[in-house]
Amino acid sequence: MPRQLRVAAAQSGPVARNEPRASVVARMIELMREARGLKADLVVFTELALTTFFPRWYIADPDEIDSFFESAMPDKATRPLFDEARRLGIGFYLGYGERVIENGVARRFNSSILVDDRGRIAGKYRKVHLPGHSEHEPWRPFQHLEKRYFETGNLGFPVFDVFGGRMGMCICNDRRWPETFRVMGLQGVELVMLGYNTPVHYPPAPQHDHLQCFHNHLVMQAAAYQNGTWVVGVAKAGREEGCDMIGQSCIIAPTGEIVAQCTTLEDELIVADCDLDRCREIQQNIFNFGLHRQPQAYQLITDTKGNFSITLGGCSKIPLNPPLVKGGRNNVP
Ligand code: ING
Repeated sequence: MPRQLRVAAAQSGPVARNEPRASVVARMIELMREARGLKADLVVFTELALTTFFPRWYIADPDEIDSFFESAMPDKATRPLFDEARRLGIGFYLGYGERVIENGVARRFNSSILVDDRGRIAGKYRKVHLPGHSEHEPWRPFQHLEKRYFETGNLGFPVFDVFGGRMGMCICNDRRWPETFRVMGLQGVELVMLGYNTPVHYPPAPQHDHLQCFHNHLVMQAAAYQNGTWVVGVAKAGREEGCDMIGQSCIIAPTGEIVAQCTTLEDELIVADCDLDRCREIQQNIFNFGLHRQPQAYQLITDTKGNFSITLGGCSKIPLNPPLVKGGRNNVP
């Protein structure tokens, strides 16, 4: 009997800066009901799903910053979502700003949770790859201050046994880094869920703006194929507070094929049947890690943060400092 999981991707249209959480949660419940109506077992929402993508602004007031975070999960605003999920018997992935007090200190993460079909939190993830910058950069038409508002995730890339398979999570920029999926692939992940808020315009390299949707699918399709896993990528899409963000949320098979894709920039649901056993077609053959990988040849990947730099016009010059190849000569000609 194939381990079939019917998965829904619930793309979000824009969320206004002053949109109350109750209004956003109501939109999400509508999509959740639609998903259940289509017999989905699991619905994937997006990154920072409850609020507008606030890192686009430099915000000085700490209380205003904290207004974009949840201090408990579920809390008053999200309890209706958990209750409805339990009533419907459907699981979900939710991306949100997590504020937690540890040893008396407030810590803030760009987080996601995986909730099972009985409303229980089965897993948590905190975004590891934070793009953008940490100081106000007025030259930009909009900011990308994730490095200012969030700490680097400290939970690694865990995989959770739930929904009859091995489920993984990541968030937005994480999808661009192959290490994200390989660490989960080495744990036998069969379905990776992620949300993204991706502006069309990328101020440091505007010549790539027309490639944003291509790069979005490129990295997720490659990740799916190279690790033999399903990938569900869900956008916060559309013109949000004057900033155009890509859509094209999709569900991708372990072969790298897109099996379902959104076609609007609004709240939109897509559904696909994910046969988790199809992961074996890849994981036991072309990407049979135990048979084919050669970790002894990859040491540079974990030993090095990335000393190589090229001098880009307009960006700060970082001295070329080639990494030493352990016990050998520099590999710079
Ligand atoms: N957003 C973007 C992402 O990685 C970005 C940042 C946009 C990076 C465009 C590169 C190009 O999709 C988040 N939230 O990580």
